[in-house]
Amino acid sequence: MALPQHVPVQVFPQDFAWGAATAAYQIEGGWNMDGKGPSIWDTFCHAKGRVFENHSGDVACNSYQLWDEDLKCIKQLGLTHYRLSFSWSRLLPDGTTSFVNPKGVQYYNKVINDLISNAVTPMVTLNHFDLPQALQDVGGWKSPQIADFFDNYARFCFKTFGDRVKLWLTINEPIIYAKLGYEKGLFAPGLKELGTSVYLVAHNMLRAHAKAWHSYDAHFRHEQKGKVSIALNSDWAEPLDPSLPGDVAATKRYMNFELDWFTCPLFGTGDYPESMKCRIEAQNRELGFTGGERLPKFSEDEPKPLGTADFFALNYYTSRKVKEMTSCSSEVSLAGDLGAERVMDPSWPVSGVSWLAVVPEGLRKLLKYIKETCNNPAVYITENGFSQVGPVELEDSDRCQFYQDTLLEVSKAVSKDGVNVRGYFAWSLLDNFEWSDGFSVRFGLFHVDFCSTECKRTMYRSGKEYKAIIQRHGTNIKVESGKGSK
Ligand code: GBH
Repeated sequence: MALPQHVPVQVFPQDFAWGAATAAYQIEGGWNMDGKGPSIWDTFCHAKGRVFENHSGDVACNSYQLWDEDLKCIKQLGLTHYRLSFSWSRLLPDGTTSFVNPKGVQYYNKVINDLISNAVTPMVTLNHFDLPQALQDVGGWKSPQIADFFDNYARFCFKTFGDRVKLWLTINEPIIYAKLGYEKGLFAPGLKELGTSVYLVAHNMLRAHAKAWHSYDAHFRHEQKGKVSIALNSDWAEPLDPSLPGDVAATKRYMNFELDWFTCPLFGTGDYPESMKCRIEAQNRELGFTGGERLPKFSEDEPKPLGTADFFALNYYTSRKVKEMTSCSSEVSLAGDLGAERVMDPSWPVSGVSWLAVVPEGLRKLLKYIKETCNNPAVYITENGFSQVGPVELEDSDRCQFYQDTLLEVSKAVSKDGVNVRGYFAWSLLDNFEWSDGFSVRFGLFHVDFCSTECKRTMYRSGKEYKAIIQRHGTNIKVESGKGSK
């Protein structure tokens, strides 16, 4: 058997970010402590029947009280970067700047200061799914006004923390929030308003992002010298049968409705993809929909999204095979507009949850697609991970293999495809509240004992593996013989 090769030295840039990511609602707990206002996820979980075994983020990893333990984990891994999110309603309990919660400011100041004094660069997401309930009560992300509420919140954060935080993400995964919250009803606020709200919500998220970016640009960038972007989640898609033109076209549509929906306004034409507009129009005609415009238009009277991402922030988890959808329904829906069916390739192993086919090479292909369609931006992979369910193993060898394979693909994207990848953030630092799956699905580099009040953190073997990769700056990633030559 041939000896394993290794990734040659100097593939990853010297200042490459080696990170891990978390999100406030998934780890903090302290849902009503020290003046925090409720968010839509507090409401959603407390309503019961929404989340696996009625789990909630009331306590989660208790990071609100156990930040020191998280910091130890971060140091143990040797991370250069840590991505966290702020809980909007911990800082501004009713979502507006009319009242600032000093305890919330104190908490995030400590987190940021501790990171910096340990030479870890923070990357902060302003909103990772947990909208303040008070803003939901006045229309949430469907209301046009939300862009101003968000902009005010963003300015408050830039002003308060921007002297130390230089990497900002406005919003996490607008597509997931809009689709799961308003089309499928699986995430807060749990609505199923087929084929309509999903476009409006995503639109207002893009508007809000653009506003906040322009605020940063006009009032903070000169002094603070940071960067602002938005985290976009995307699958990689390939035709189920590449010889069928219908499958090829459906795959193109899949990428249009998955990623181009956001990247065309941000990096491309400044508007939604033509194919999306056409499909939605065609469905309106076909189904006799008369409820008005479903895909909103960007107004001339406010800042446009075009050019408002200082880098590309990519969350990648999985890939899909795509075939043309034949079944048709009688009402409008996102699925109907898409007209494509996603299927799993049986050759792809599945990690833990059923949706997560493990396809590291899909990441390389997606990075190349982004380079080509978004004008070669600097890219941070802001989330990528592998889950475990059921009885957990600290010896998580499949996940170790996953990180090896994935970082090998990233190294090829850099060295062979010339993609400007600036960093990689593993999802997640800790096992945490996995949204509608509660605590039944674990993504952590550290195991968390949710049964004990101390929520003890223990490093998985994959954590040790990732630590070793970081220490060697990726030069020890194993290349299986035969795999590394292409
Ligand atoms: C990320 O979303 C999130 O940013 C992060 O908070 C989360 O913990 C992580 O993924 C892991 O899921 O099969 O219809 O039930 C990635 C997008 C959203 C993809 C949930 C899978 C399950 C949808 N993920 N989705 S479904």
